Amino acid sequence: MKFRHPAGLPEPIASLARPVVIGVLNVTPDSFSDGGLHFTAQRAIAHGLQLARQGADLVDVGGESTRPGASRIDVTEEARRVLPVIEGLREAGVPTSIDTMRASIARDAVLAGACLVNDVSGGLADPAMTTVIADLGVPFVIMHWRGHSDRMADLDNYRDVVAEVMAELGERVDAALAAGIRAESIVIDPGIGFAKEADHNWTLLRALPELASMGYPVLVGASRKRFLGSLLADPDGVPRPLDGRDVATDAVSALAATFGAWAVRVHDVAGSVDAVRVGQAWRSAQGSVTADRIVLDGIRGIGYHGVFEFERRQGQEFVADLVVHLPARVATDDLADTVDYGVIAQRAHEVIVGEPMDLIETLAERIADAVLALGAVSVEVTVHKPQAPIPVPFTDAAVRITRP
Ligand code: PMM
Repeated sequence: MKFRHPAGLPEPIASLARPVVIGVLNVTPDSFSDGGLHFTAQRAIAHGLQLARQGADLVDVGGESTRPGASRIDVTEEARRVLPVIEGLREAGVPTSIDTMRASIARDAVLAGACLVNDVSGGLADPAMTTVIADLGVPFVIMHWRGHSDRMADLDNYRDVVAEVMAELGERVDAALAAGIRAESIVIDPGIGFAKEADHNWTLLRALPELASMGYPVLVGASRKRFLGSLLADPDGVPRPLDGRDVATDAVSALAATFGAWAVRVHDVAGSVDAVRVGQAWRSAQGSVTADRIVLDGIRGIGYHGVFEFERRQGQEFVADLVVHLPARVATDDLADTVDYGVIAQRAHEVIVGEPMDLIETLAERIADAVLALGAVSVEVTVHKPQAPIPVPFTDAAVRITRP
């Protein structure tokens, strides 16, 4: 299977059969991880070359810090920081991208040699950005963003972070398409750490396959971020310092590659190059493996469950709905390679009509145990008790559990 890249990337990146590793090069005095280290053009170019030697496919040059709380710099200063570095790296044959929220910087950077525009605001910060990108025809990274760094800490309220990030990314994608950017050149990015708490970041990483299902390549930028520092905190709760977060970043890179990321944006390039190779090998091993889901609805029977004596005596109808996740398997057409849904339904029915229990929670547990014993990886069981002794009109009483 061919690895899918956004349209418009130069060779050899366009032909890579694995996720792209983007090296971070911040030409800033204050970026959270490498701020101040490469602040002169000469030092920045030297570091860009080093990232390329370590295996970076692309070096992402940024002149404006987006660390939480940072304030903006003016456009002349941003141009002064990034353009000589992009030119220097182009002359040395190192492909670059430009990390900017400004349309004029994006344009000048592409003219100076950058082959992709990475806008952490997804086109929101500068209304001219999308038309400029449409004109330039380069790949465009649309990151999820809710506001500038000096106020993003107040913007991290979510009811359902995955649904909201996907919806807000979808709006930015629509705006990009409306401006004339081709769908094939769009990349999306959940914006790890941007107006997000640690839990939000983990939930979004876990939802990578869902993000990828939006149909655009996904970039993951988790490198050395604060949520990794707090994950790796010492026994006194002191976060792991920046220089101790690279192994965790590599682990994220491997998992991101395994779960379908197009690229990772990292400081420690060498570790992530190995990590994405592992992830890619894992993902594409042994032809096609599938993890199947069997859905069985409305398995019904008369059972004698309940806390009242008359329930135990008369019995009543119980209905089970099952969602059964099976282990990954090589795709075949052989019943022996899967779990027979007839058997699953039969086992659930046996539990329904079998030994009486007080609670439908317990009934659901027993059904889950029986299904797991058949080799399922996990199961969601919903047990309905439509004639439950409830003294007011109602349609259904049910419990839903997921095991393990
Ligand atoms: N993170 C930072 C900067 N630019 N761009 C994209 N697309 N995704 C990110 O997650 C991202 C980014 C902040 O990290 P840094 O200060 O280490 O560059």
